Amino acid sequence: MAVNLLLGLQWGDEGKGKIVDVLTSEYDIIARFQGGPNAGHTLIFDGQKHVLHTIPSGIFHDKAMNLVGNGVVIDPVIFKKELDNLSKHNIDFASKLVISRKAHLILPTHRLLDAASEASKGKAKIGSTLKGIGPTYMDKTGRNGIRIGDTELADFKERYQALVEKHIKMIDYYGIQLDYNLEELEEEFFAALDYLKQIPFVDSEEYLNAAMKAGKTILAEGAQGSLLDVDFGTYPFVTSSNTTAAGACTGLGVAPNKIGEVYGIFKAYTTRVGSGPFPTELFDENGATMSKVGHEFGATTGRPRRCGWLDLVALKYAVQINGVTQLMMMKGDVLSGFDTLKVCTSYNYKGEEVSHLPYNIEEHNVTPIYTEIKCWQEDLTKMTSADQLPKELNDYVKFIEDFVEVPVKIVSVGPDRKQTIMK
Ligand code: 2SA
Ligand code: MG
Repeated sequence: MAVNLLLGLQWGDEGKGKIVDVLTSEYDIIARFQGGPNAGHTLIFDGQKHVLHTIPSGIFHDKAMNLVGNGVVIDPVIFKKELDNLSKHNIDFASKLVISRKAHLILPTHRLLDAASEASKGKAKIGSTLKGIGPTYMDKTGRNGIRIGDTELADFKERYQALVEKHIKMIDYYGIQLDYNLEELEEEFFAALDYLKQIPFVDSEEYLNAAMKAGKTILAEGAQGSLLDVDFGTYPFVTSSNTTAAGACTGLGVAPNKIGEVYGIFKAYTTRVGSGPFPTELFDENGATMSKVGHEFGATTGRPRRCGWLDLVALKYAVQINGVTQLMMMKGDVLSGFDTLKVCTSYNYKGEEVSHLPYNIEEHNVTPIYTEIKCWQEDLTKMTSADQLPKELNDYVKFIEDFVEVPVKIVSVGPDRKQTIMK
């Protein structure tokens, strides 16, 4: 059996949580392969909103197992809060969740280092969610990290202590005054870590490969988006993991020839939270409308998301890097009532028209070149089948499909599980 992937194709917040939740009934296992509590996956059903950060979005279904893969970084404190929230909703998580022994731990001092690093950058800051993601992946690739499996070892506390001492020296190096009480932070950290032990720690690559052999179906759930990929995103304004398809192989221990469908998810417009280039960003009323109607605020930090037109050059790039086989368009309902829509179909790059994403897409280098498309006026949110979709929306979708050469299979018309149209 193959592993199917679900990936965000923009700068995150495309609506992955909702779609995983919709698709979960078709899968036996939902697996997260990268990122950590910087992610915010919002699910709405039965009139209730749930936000997940580290736990896969299949957790609300009875049947599916949920796996936190080796590529994920885990903050036990945030993880425990997520579990507490599930308990409130009577979700029996202990029987539906497993964690990879090879997943790395975010220590309280990783969060402090993140804060010090960002503060030291001043205006050039990344706009990190400050969850300690960058410093934890730095320790992982620097071969200093602590993994979930290490908590089972006799010398875990010594390893922890050695790393913390190093971190304290690094915080001093930044010369940034941080107000913190390490003792309090550690108390919370170790209590949460103990709590986490009720969830099985597994050799997740074995677990998944055995599941595949047994004919189980697996969906790998991405976090953030392709343009935040540490290699292919708008570096350095990216996150510290591979958010693209290859990240699912390294983040789960699944071979490339085991990947089946690659579902690419995008918004009918574009948003970005945090710093960094965004060629189609809008600073006018159109952008304000997208922000307001689309409730564009970070699900983890509450920060307002920047909004702009759909960038098809960037989308095509993401489709190519990921090998997307099917597209899903989200939030078309937010655009209802716009007069005309613009989609970026090429860039003016230093005076020359280019149809690819150049190395340096900073504002002063790149001006988007737009094609205008008539917008739909109908309220989409009550629509339930493809034959109800307005002609203008179908034209918009067709334009996208022709440009990126991949079909759009799902059109989402609202945040609820039920507001999902299969084409
Ligand atoms: P980090 O925290 O160090 O990985 O941040 C690095 C950059 O990656 C961006 N990033 C995100 N962008 C969109 N959504 C994310 N998740 C949350 C959400 C974000 C939030 O669902 O809304 O609540 O603010 C996410 N996580 C990381 C980040 O903005 C930096 O540009
Ligand atoms: Mg999000």
